[in-house]
Amino acid sequence: MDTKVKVLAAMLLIPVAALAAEAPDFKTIDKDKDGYLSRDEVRDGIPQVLAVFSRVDINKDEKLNPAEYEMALRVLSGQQS
Ligand SMILES: [Ca+2]
Ligand SMILES: [Ca+2]
Repeated sequence: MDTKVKVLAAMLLIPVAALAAEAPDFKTIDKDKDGYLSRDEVRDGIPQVLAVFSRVDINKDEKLNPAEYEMALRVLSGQQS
């Protein structure tokens, strides 16, 4: 099983409702501590967010600030209902 398949499986198996509660802290995902989450950091930290990355990247800088990350979690939680 290659990494892409594993990530996809993880995305499908983890219940979205549990995501917001169990989501890693912004600072934990922000490995280089620049105050933003790059796609690579998101992929390593919380791959589910990649699915909504473009939608919540309001200012289109290809990075998520804390407000955009919070929105991503809210969007993902809302998708379940
Ligand atoms: Ca970063
Ligand atoms: Ca952004």
